[in-house]
Amino acid sequence: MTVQDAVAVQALAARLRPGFVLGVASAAFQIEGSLAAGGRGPSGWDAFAEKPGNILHGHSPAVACDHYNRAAEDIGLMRELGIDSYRFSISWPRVQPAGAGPVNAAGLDFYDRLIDQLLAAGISPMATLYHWDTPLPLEHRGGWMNRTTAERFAEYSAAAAKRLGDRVAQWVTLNEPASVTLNGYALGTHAPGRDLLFGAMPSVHHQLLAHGLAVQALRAAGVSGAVGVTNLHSPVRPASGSASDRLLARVFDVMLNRLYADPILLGRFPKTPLIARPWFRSLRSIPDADLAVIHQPLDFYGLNYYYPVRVATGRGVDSLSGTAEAMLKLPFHMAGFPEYALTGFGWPVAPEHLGILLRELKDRYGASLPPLYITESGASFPEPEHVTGPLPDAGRISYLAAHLDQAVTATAPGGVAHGVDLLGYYVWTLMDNFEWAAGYSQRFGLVHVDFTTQRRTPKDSYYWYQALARARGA
Ligand code: IFM
Repeated sequence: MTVQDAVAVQALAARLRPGFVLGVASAAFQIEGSLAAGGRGPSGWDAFAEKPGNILHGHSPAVACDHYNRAAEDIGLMRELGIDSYRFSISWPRVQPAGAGPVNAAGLDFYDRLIDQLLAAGISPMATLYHWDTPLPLEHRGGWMNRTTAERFAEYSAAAAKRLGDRVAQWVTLNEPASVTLNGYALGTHAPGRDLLFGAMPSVHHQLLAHGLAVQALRAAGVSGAVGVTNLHSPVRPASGSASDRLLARVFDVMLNRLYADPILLGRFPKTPLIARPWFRSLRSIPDADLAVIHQPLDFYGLNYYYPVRVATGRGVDSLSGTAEAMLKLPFHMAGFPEYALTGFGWPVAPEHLGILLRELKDRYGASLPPLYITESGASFPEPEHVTGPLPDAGRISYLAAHLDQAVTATAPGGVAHGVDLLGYYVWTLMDNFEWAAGYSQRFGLVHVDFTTQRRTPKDSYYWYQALARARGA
């Protein structure tokens, strides 16, 4: 690290309030591998990944980072990193292979050990109950299009709570339900690969219901930790001042942000522009009793931020993720951000939009917004498959520093989002891993993984984050 970097790290660390949590985040399916070990059942993602053409280069999640067998080594890396908290997900099909009925003790054993090892290393566990790996038998019955999946999820949550509830510090019910609906059920680019477009709306309702029922189940089980949810948010802007771009940007803001946050935080679905009402019709008939379940008091809100979105009228190439076939049927597309540099994924590097987003959350939800963690923030960059020593990744360091700086500035006294109670920041992610439909092509980690040898090599960003963690209170 240069002298300048070291000075900048000291300055940033000095601006983190006492108790501010620094962490890293991961997800079971992206790192664990061992998909049939210890009685784990298949998930919808196992089946999706097996179908030729669904995953870039035909990459397989079967081994991923082999974390199932290397958890101790990975915890060692985290201990050295000096983080306060580790956000991981519990694999539903490991714990309840059929998605209903008997709980698999061996599956819970794995997380039981993981949590104990984390605590022994001085790292606080934040557990996500659902990070996209729906048990396959449930997916065969419609997955999130079927209301009973929400009830099954509550049962699984209760089982996890019973076994782990005395040690998990924070519970996240769902990770990014918007991604599941949009990519999985509307566009078909993620599992379960359905392209229902606006016909996917029941999956919004049922995931939200699952969240509410899981919160109730966790609390009924008497968990000692805090309970919250993680949503993906992007500030959405029209590509031009035209009435049509502005209208469609409002519609997309509803689809991406408000459909999830409004019912959870305010207990109601958002108003939609008149012209878009037919698209959201099924959500308008949701019973008040369901809304009451969805609207549970939360101890914290998890925010995943990666990029802002610019919406343009008409069909076109989606600047963010290429063009899913189904996307071409929609009357809008995502326009590019020529003013920003791009990550390896082609996502704009736009840290100031994190401040804008925090201000939007404050304006929209006010006192209804619980204390907030940024539960994911990070970037992929083109990096070699094999390395022989520490990997210079200045792009990631400046990405992380700028986003953390924006978050702290926006929420500090005098900042645009002052009043938002920002508790911490989790880097996505500890180590390079299986990036869903992009396979192993997108490396987001602080630690490089060689997927041939499973060798872990910390990148420069790892040492930067370590210096930041150490500089606090120094
Ligand atoms: O890897 C994903 C993660 O599973 C959910 N949030 C976005 C990350 C980067 O695409």
